[in-house]
Amino acid sequence: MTLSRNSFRQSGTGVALLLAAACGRTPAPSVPAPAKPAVPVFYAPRLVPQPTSLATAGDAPFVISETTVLEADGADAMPVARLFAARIRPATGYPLVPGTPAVATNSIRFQLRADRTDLGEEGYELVVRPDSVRIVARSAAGLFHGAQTLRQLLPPEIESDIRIGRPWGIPSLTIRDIPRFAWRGAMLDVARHFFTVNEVKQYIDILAMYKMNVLHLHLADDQGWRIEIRSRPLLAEKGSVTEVAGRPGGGGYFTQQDYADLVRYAQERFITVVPEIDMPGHFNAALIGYPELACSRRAPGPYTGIDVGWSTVCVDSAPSYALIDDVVREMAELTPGQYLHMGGDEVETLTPEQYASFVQRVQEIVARHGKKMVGWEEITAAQLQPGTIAQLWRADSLRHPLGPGVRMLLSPAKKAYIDQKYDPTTELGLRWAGYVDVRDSYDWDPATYLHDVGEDRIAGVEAPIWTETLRNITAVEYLAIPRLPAIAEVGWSAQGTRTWDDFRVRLAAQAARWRMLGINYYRSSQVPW
Ligand code: TNX
Repeated sequence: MTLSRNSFRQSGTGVALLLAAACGRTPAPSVPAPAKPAVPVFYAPRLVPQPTSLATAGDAPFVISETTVLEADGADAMPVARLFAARIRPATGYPLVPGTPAVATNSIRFQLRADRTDLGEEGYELVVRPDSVRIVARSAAGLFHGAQTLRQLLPPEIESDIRIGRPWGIPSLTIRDIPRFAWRGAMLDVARHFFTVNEVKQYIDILAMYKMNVLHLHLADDQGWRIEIRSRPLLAEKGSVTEVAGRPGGGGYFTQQDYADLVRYAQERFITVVPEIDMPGHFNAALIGYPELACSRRAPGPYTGIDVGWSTVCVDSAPSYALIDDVVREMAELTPGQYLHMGGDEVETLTPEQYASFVQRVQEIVARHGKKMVGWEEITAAQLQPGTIAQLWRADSLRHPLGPGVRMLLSPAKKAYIDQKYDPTTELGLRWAGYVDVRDSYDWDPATYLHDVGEDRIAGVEAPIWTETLRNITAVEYLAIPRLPAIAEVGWSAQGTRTWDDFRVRLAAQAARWRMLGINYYRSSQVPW
C-alpha cells in the first residue's frame, strides 16, 4: 500500500481531496516541484438510482490495494463476488480472488443474511469504513445491487478494460437501499431490426448497472419472427429473413440455444427475461411459413415497412390455437421467469367480441403451461385472471376497470418510450408521442399517473425501445441513454428521495463511466455534463 488512507478527506464540492503528485517529498523552498496533475483518491457519491438512505461517515476512505481480499459469506454470495472482481480487476490490475471469510481488515465482504428481512427481496446495506467494506443482503440479488452501488462509488476509471495506475478510493459511508417497485424493466424490440446475442448482452449490462431487473424481449412482429420454435420450424426459417428496410443480409433469429444463453446471462445479473410473442396482430412474419393461420389461407410476403394494425392471425380457427399452444409451450419451457407477454396491441381488424375472446383463450393457454400472462393495455377489454399484468402505453386513464388481482405495468409513451425523439433535431427515433427529453422521462410519479390506479395496483415501470429506426446497439444506446437510467430511478427510488435538480447532477457524473465503457449517449442540454 503506497497511500496512507488517513491523508485524504472529502471536499465539499464532490471531488475529493487531491493527491499531490509530490506527496511524501518536501521540495526545497527555493525550487518548487514542477506541478504534476493531481489525482482524486475518491469522489463524493453521485449515485443513480438514488439510494433510500445514505450517510457519509466522515472517516478516511477505504482504498483498494494489491492485497485487498474479497470475501463471499454464503454459497450464493460467491458468484456475485466473482462478477464484481471480474469488473474491477482489469482497471486495478490487482488479483482480488474471492474466497471465504478469513480476515477482518482490508476486505470487501459480500454477506448473505437470511434474517435481514428488513432489507426485502432485493435490498442491501453497504457499509464502507477505512479498513473494510461490507455488503449485506437477504438475497444474492440484493448483494448484486449493492455491488453495482460499490462500482459507482469508485472513480469512473474503474470501468476501464486496461490497467490504470491511480488510487481506488471509496468514501466512508453507510447506505441502506430498498427498491420501490418489484418490476423495473426495459423492452428491446429485436423484431423490427434484429440484434445479435452479444448486442443484447451489452444492453443487459446497462440494465444491470442501473438495478433494472426485467428484460422484455419483443421477439415477433410483422417484420420478423426471431425465436426458433422446434415444433414449428418455418416460423423462424421463413419469418426471420428480413427486417425494416430489408437490408441484404439483415434479419436473423435466436436459436433456442442463443435464447438460453441470454436467459442465463441475464439471470447471473438478476434480470428476468420476459419473452413477447405479439398476437393476434403484428403477426405477418408467422403467416409466411404457416399460411393456414391466415383467414385468406394465402401466404403473405415478408414485410419491411413500419405500418401497424393491419395483420392478424385468424382468430376463429382451430389451427391458430394449435400453433399458439406449441409456441407458448416451448417458450414456457425455455423461460424460467413466471411471465409470458402475448402482445395484444393495435388490433384493427377484429370486432371487440373477437378480440376479447381471443385474449381470454390465449390467457388460458398461458395458464395451462404454468405461466402468467402480460399484455399491452388493450387486453383490459377482456376478462383477465388474477395475476395477469396489463402494460400501459398510450392511455391517460383506464377505459375498463381492472379485475381483481390484475395489475398495471406503466410504460406511458410520453415518459417511458425511449424510442421517441428527444427534440426536433434528433435524427433517430419516432415522434408519434411527442418529444421526450430526459426530464420528461424522469419527472413523474407512477402512483399518481393514472387517477384510478394507486401504487398497490402497479407492478412497476418499463422503458420500451422500438427499433424501426435503430439498426444496431450503438443507435439503441443513443436513444436509451440517458433516459433509461431516468426510468430506472423512477422504478427504484422512493418518490420523496428524488428531485430533478439533484438527479441531473448525479446523471452528469455517469457520463465518464459510459465513455469508459464505450456506451453511446445523447448529450441532452438539460443535463450539466
Ligand atoms: C406502438 S407500443 C407500438 C409498436 C411500435 C411503437 C413505435 C405498442 C404496444 N405498439 O408496434 O413499434 O408504437 O413507437
